Amino acid sequence: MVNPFEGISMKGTLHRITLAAAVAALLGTAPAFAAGAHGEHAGHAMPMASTPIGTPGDAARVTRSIDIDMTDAMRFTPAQVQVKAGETVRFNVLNSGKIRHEMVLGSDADLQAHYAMMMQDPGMRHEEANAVSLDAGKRGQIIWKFDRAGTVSFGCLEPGHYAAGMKGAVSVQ
Ligand SMILES: [Cu+2]
Repeated sequence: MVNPFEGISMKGTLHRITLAAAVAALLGTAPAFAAGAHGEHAGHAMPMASTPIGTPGDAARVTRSIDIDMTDAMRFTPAQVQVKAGETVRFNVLNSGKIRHEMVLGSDADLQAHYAMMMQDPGMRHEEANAVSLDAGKRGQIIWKFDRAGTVSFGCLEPGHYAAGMKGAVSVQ
């Protein structure tokens, strides 16, 4: 895709953010669109990407709640979680640190790709169903249905955090 603003850094940044937002909006109504080759923007399409990690959950169908703590030590506690296939889980996430953290569910490949994008646009915040971004001291939640057995990873994609080991995994039995 040709970027008309290439070489003009500020406008280039705005252009990327606008495109990412447009892609995210489209994904809400056209999941098949996500599998396409959209370069860096594909990273924003994690819930719909080719690796099946599950689907946004219905709050009325939550069968398990799991508390997750995020700290400035760049760790999730717990970092290893076990659920059963078919369960809808509510993650009650607390940022007990003094800087912003986030929890994003995805495949390892998705998380790594998205982390690379976050390194370029550090101000980007995640508001998708598979993620919660929290300022210091805040609480939030993700409600997610794990469809099939396997491993679903999660990580904090704030610049530097994922690389420092701020990651974990959901083992779906
Ligand atoms: Cu973090």
